[in-house]
Amino acid sequence: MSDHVDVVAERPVWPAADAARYRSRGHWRGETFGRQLRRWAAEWGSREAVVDGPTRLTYAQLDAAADRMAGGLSRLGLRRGDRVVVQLPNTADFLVLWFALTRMGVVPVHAQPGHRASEITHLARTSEAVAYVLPDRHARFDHRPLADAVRAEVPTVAHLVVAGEPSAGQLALADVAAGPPLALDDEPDAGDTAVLLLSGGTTGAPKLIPRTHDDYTYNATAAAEICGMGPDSVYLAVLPIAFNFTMSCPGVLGALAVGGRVVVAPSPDPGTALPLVEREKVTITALNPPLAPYWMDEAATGAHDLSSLQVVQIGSARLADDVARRVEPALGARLQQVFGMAEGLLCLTRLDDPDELRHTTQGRPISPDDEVRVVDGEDRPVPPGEPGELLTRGPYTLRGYYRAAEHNTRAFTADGWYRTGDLVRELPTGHLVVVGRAKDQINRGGEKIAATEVEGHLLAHPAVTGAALVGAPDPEWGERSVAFVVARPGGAAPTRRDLAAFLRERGVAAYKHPDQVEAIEEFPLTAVGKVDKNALRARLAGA
Ligand code: OOB
Repeated sequence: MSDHVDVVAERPVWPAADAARYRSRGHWRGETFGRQLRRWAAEWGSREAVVDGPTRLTYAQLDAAADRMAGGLSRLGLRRGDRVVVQLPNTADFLVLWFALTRMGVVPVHAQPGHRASEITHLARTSEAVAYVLPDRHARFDHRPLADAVRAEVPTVAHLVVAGEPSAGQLALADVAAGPPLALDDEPDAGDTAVLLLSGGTTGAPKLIPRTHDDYTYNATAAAEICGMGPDSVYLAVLPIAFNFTMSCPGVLGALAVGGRVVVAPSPDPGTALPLVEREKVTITALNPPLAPYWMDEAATGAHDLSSLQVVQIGSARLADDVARRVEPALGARLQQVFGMAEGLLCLTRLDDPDELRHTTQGRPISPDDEVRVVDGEDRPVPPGEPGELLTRGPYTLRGYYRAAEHNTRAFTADGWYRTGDLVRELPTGHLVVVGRAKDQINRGGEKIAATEVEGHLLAHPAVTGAALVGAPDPEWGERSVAFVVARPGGAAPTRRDLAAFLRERGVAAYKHPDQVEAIEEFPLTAVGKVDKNALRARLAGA
């Protein structure tokens, strides 16, 4: 079936002294997710772990379901060290599958729900995935033809497993999970990669981020502690579970680690989510900034009892200070700002921080062993309180992207600091204020768009000879994407609709389609001859 991969060689490494420190301080506890679920089931077997509509799974049932799923996956030939692209909506199935895979040491690659053939093919190819797990239809899109196209393109993909009705040549997830449970003979190590997350990326296609059982567990449990979570906590998964924020900040994994309950919302729409808050007595949830005003408006109707809600986390893009001030009175819960990244570093405002810090900062690192540095263009520390680029290292921050040796030389300093590309100011309290971005990325309400990836697609359009993508302020998204295009001589530049149709045809996720298209004769250039994106942004601002 699949070649057995040398997991040891592909395991992320930290310098020995750092690893020893992370262990001795109790951050890395040497327990895989599979073992954790077993322990939770032993401790809290009859408590409810996951609620998905009418489906309610106790910890014991989740554990047993993961074993059955793992049994089926192993009969397909999946083995420790293999990779599987997972693209499922927020469902109990997602979590059963996730624990089955991590228990086996098979590594889920977290695709986003909006990804299409271009992204899925890239993920499958880069990870040499042996399987792709997909929904039959989701958000009015049929994933099954896409899956066939991925298998035709990527020879390692031997299995297409469908949650729902499979097409010919595809398997039903329910059938995979139907047989006897797994007798596990080759357990992963807690230092192995548990999951491959996606980077927002700046150059070309997205990079993969290896997170180990040890580091990812710490991420979730340290966050859960700061959020004051315990067995009475009920976490509502509103944003996609595949997103690191929802999965482990503290998210699903944080709630389960303390014996709490996870409720999955099929949609982040407040008309769906707020009734769930009332019905399930949700105590904590996580939103992105564009959702916050909709939730506040819906709450203002008074139609929902939100009295159980204690903490509303907001992050993944900058929350405007004035919106931040309105959240607590509107939702009747503590606002917690979250500045995180799939690469690792997680900053949270503390629940007892003074108003000013909760409303105007994006929090401070969760671990005493997180190291942060704010530097200038030469990697020299800026004076305290001045803006600069954030570099970071720590017990749950990667030291290198997966199979990206060349990119890693630029993304990290020689001594292992990750260059976040975020411009921040650090306050004397350690809180960070995100003031901008040095990376060539657009943050569209939390969805990250790598400019060069989209530019590459635009350049493939027959009428386009030059393309540059920049962000522009937007009242709804925080930032929208604007494509400047140079048309072929004598021809007309394509419109936004033309380009959207073209990108859809190429299988590019819809959130990456430019929100606005501007034709330009030629690009302004910097002194070294690169496209001057600052000048393009200034043009949009009417300067
Ligand atoms: C989260 O993760 P990613 O990997 O999608 O994106 C990380 C980037 C950060 O480098 C920063 O540029 C931006 O997203 N970001 C924020 C922010 N939170 C993230 N920018 C301004 N203000 C914030 N509060 O987005 C993510 C991962 C874990 C938890 C929360 C968010």
